[in-house]
This record gives sequence, structure tokens and C-alpha cells, in this order.
Amino acid sequence: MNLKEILDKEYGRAVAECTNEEIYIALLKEVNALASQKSKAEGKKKLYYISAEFLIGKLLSNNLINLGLYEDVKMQLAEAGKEISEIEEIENEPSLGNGGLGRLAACFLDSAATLGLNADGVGLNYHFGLFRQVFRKNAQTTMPDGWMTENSWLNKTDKVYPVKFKGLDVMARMYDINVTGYDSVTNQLHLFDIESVDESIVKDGIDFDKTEIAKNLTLFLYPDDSDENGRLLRIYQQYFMVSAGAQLILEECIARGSNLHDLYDYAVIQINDTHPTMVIPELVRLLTEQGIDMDEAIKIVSKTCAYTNHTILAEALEKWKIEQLNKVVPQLLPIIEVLDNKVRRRFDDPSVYIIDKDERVHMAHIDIHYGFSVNGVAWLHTEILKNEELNHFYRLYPEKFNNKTNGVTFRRWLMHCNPELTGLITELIGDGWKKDAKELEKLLTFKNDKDVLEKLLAIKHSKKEQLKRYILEKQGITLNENSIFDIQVKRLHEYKRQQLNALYVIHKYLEIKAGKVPGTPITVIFGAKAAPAYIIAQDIIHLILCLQEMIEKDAVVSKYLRVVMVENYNVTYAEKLIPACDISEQISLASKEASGTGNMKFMLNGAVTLGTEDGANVEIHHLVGDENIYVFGDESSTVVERYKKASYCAKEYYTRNERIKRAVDFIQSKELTALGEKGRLERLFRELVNKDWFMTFPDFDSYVAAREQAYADYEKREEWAEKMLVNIAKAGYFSSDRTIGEYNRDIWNV
Ligand code: 26Q
Repeated sequence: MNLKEILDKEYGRAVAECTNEEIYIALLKEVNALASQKSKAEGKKKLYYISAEFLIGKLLSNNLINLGLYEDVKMQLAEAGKEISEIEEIENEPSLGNGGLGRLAACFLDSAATLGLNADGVGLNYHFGLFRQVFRKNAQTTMPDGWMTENSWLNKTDKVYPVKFKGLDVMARMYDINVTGYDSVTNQLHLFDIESVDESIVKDGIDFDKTEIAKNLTLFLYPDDSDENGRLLRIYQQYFMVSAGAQLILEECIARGSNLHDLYDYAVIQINDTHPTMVIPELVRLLTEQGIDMDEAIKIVSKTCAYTNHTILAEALEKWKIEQLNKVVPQLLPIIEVLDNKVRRRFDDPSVYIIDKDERVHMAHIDIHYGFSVNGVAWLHTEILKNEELNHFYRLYPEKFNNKTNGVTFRRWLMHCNPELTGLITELIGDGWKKDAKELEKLLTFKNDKDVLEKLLAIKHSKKEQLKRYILEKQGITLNENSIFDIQVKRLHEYKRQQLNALYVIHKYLEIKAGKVPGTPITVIFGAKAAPAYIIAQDIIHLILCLQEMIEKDAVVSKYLRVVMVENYNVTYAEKLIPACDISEQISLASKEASGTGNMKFMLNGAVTLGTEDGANVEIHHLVGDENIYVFGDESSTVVERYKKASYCAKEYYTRNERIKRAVDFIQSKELTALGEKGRLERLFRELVNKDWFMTFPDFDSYVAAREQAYADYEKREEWAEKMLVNIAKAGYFSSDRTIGEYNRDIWNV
């Protein structure tokens, strides 16, 4: 690529004379055109990965890397005195997802294209992605996050599909984003949008009229929460996505030669959690409209659809009231009733019915009965699905259940975010690992190579300096790059237990106050958005921000301990934080985190995990061995039993354990209430003492012990570097290329 020529043609000016914005736009156009020209995957059968969320992150550098242009462009910019990072800054991040599930979908698209699979994504073009988080008075406030600009990666297509709701007909326009594979084909992410959307109805933060469907349908990504108000809108969004998606799929399959009776030879539809479940009755409806009889249509669809479960939290399993569905998509109810009746005729266990006695439709039950595959996202998660949560279904269909442990794309989560480490790895073992991640294990031969270990430490240090600069610029906070960076970044949820981390901070603060100072200073970094309607989550953010301020103002303690909560944690921030991390906090209550994928990204960048035996942590532990991870807390079977017997009493721990009492009492201390809202802090205090639903107290002592051990081991720099090396070397298993290879082998066969 010749940047000089491109800019000359576009603006008639030299590189150094163009603004960063101009360069970004010119690059976007050029890269987008090159991506479109790349060869397409071909084949009779295509995978459609349908998902309400695709948290793709910024695309410029990702596409440059995948097209093999990154180094060249970086050099040409450098020659003109520009850094590629300044150009990257111009791009808005499309935050079209809440967290793990949406980011996983994005990693999967990258890997599917890299493996050359015939595979497209299907989703929604939200005008405002996940809200932008702004801290005011030590609390989260929310702002709309618009990302679309005149020049964007969205390519408008001429495909338009009609979608019918009760009393409302709308048109779904398809926009495409090129999904470049690494040194491979280009696939598409199809995002549907409603033509009549009206961004001007947003007022006052993220409020808008929820009833004006024609104006608001694709306005916002629905945040994972408990807001009763938006539920109908969510049904509108889901049906809009699946109806347009189903029409696209049928049209494409017919074009490839399907007569619809053999649809499953032409398409496989992976349903990403229950959000797109209505695609099943919708396809049945469309097939019967084409003259196929109902029984056959149901059989065809059942051989086409596969379902991935991402959660075991009962409250997150979607159930829609018949009454709600009737208000939005009455045309689906006769079909859902047929699906339910078939189940009732075959099985006499009400727990597997689709429609329950309270007239609620269980979306996951539709997927399990009428999909051919059900998978969990980590070994432990799938075991819990089979033996506990979905056991009744597992007994009916043992052959449908399978595990696909999550993975992440190494193009974004190593090559892009950590070019320094990428360079060292390549220098040591060549670049075969970029296509076959298992080759990272070759690094193990350098376990005792002092020179290599020192280089690893030096790279970590420079990533910490880079993060320091970034946070200083964004938030005006100065980190100590010589401190231990102990990081927990993920959505805020009680089960993920940011509150346990905060309790440790209080404990440590009190210890330092009492004169017990750590060898190396510690910086505890948090990043988390909380769903706006999730009150306790807001209270936990409030606690963390108050702690941050209190410690910052304490001249003595702040020398040894700092708390920093980064504002508006998103994919872009993750790319800066993860490479700079020493200790990766993965401390969910065992059995609750389906997999986690941040844990994999941290490991890949040489952080050592401090975690419970939960989700994919179990597999990380198994791969790296006891020496290279800090594991603590009760195991999943203990937790599951405790819930079953309802035997947990938080108050008992609180009264019996002096350290716990001291830390928890501090939440409503005058030091903290002076900085925050007394009512909020007291509410959080009561929540913990009287309930502590996610059992932080039973794990507290072992958490403190494991964390202290990690800090002590950090002092032995060479041994620590060995742990870093082993983590990087063993991370190959968590490449999403491996995950996608398994999906294709066991489920898709495209
Ligand atoms: C449900 C109903 C109404 C509104 C919103 C939702 C909703 C939205 C988003 C429910 C769930 C989500 C997101 C779930 C999610 O991100 N799950 C995570 O998936 C990751 C990828 O498999 C796992 O690694 C994480 O463990 C899991 O928490």
C-alpha cells in the first residue's frame, strides 16, 4: 500500500500535511476496499452465527494485521513523523455488545474467516452501543455512545426485508461489515437496521421513548439488566433480527441450490444464547408459507439449528410471557404452541415443557428440543449443565450435549495489543504459532534462559509505562509503573465478586495503617460497567470509587497501595490494560462463571491468574500446573451443595471471623461515608452481612492467603518471569482457532 499516493489522490497533500482524521478516513476507505476484493469462502453449506451482540472493537488495525499491511503502514506513517496509535485513536469503538458473549462472537468471526470457513455473522446495527460510563461524585452515570460516522466500516447493501409486527410493518435494511481473516478470506457480518430509526428521540443520558418502535428499534443495545420497561422492545429487536436473518438465509440457500427440504445441507445456524431463539419458530413459519407441511418444517429446522448456552444463572435464562409475545409477534404463537404440544405428547415432565403453567415461554427449552446440538462454553460449565441445570434435558438427549471451551483471537489479543511480546515470541520460535497457536509451547525450552526471562520482564515493564501514559491522558491519574498491577476488568456482577476484591483492599489498607507495609507497592485496577437498573452493582462501583479517593488522599497508605477504577472500560481499554497486567483477578464464585475469556487474554499476555476453580480457570489450572497459578476458594460442588441445602448464613461468618467483620464494617465507616453516600454504603453493608448471596465470606481467608502468596512470589523476579513464560506457552489451547475448529468438526461441518 502506498500511503503517499492514496493521500495525494484523496487530498492532494503529503502524509505529514494531513490531519490524523484525514489519514484515518483515507485508510478506512482503502482497507475496506481491499478487504472487499479479497476472495470469499465458498461451499454448499454456510454457517450463520446469529447473535444479538458482536462486540467487534475498533477495526482499522485489526484489518491491517489480517491483510498483512500493518507493519508497512506503520513504517510509512513513521517516516512522516506519525504514530499509528494516533490514527487508531480517531476511530470510534463500535460497542455492540455487553461483554463476554458479544466479544466471543467477534473472536469467532475472526477465526472462522482465518480458517477459511464459509461463515457469516447475523446481528443488529445498534446506533448506540453499550452506554458510555462517566463517573460523577464517585458514582456511575450513563451517556449514549454513538459510533457511526459518515465514513464507517458499514457497507450499505441493497437487501431489504419486510418484517411484520402486530399492527406495524417495517423494513430491515442489511449493512455489511467485512470480516477479514488473517492471511485468508473475507467473510461478512450482516447487521440489520430499521430505516426509520430516529436518533433525535434520545434525551437526557440514555433515556428515550420506549413505545415508538419504528423510531427506536435499533437505537440502543439493550443492556443486560432487569429493566421491566424495555422488555417488549427487546422482543421487537429479537424478532426483527431473526426474521430478517431467516429471510436472508432462505434466499441464500435457494441461490446455492437448496429446495428448502434439504435446508440443513446448505445452512447451519448457531444460536448465540437464547436471544435469537425465535429464529426457530420463524423459520418454521416461513417454510410452511412456502408450502412445506408443519411436521416436516419442524424436522428441517431442527436439523439446521444448534444452541450455545452461556450462563447458569437462572435469572438470566430468558422467559417471555405469552401475553408479551402476543403483543409483538402473534404470528409465532400458534407455532410455539405446536412445538410445546409435541413436547407434551412425548414427555410427561413439566420441567421440560416449553410453555409453563404460568404461561411463560422458556426460550432455552425451544433451543434444546428443536436444535440438534447444545453446548456449554467450558468443561466445568458443560458438566454443570449436564448434571444440574439442564439435567432433565440431558437425560432425554444425551447425544446433543457437548462442550466447546471458549477461545480468543490471538490477532487482536496478542499481535495487535502487544507487538513487543509478539516480536519476542517470533524471534524465539518463528511465526508458525500465528497459524497454529499450539506452537507457543516451544517457548517452554526457554524456561531457564535468563536472557529471555529478563526480556519478558522488560516488555511487561514497558507495557506498564504505556498504560500509565494512557490513563494519565484519559483520566489524569498517575500510576506507579514500579508497582504490581493487579487487575480485575469485566462487567460488574455480584457473582464475579468485585466486592470480594474491594474487601481485600480494605483489609490491606487497614494492615498498612497498622504498619504492615508490602515489599512492592500494589496498584489495584478495576474496570466495570454496571447495568443501569442493577442497584447493588452501582453500590459496589460507589464503594470502589470511594476507596480510590480515600487512599489517594492518604499520604502514607498511597505510597504502598492505590486503587484505580478506569472509566468506560471497553475493548479499546482492554487492549491497553491486559498487556500491562501482573496479576489477573478471576474470582467468581465457583460454578457461576460459565467460562470467562478475559482470563485467557491475560494469561496470553503473561499475567498470572489469581482465581477460583470456576469456568475456564479450571482448564488454565490444569494446563499451567499448581506452580503457575494461584487458586483459592471453595470448589463448585461445595457451592452447589450449599445452595441446595440453603445452609449458608453470612452473619455467622461475619460475627465469627474478626478480619471479615473489620473489613465489612469499614464499608460504613466515617472515612468512607465522608466521601460517598451513606445510604448506598449502608445498603451494601446490609446486603453483605444479611445475604452475601455469592458467598464472599467463606472464600475470604483463602483469597487473602493466595493473594499474599502471589505478592510474595512477585518479589522473586526470575521465578515470576518463569511463571509468565509458562502461562504464555500454555495459552495456545485458548486460541479461538482451536475452538472454531472444534465447532466445525463436531457441529457445523461446513
Ligand atoms: C437477557 C435478557 C434480557 C436482557 C439482556 C439479557 C442478556 C444480555 C447479555 C443476558 C446475558 C448477556 C450476556 C451474557 C454473557 O456475556 N455471558 C458470558 O459469555 C461468555 C462467553 O461465553 C462467558 O465467557 C462468560 O462466562 C459469560 O458470563
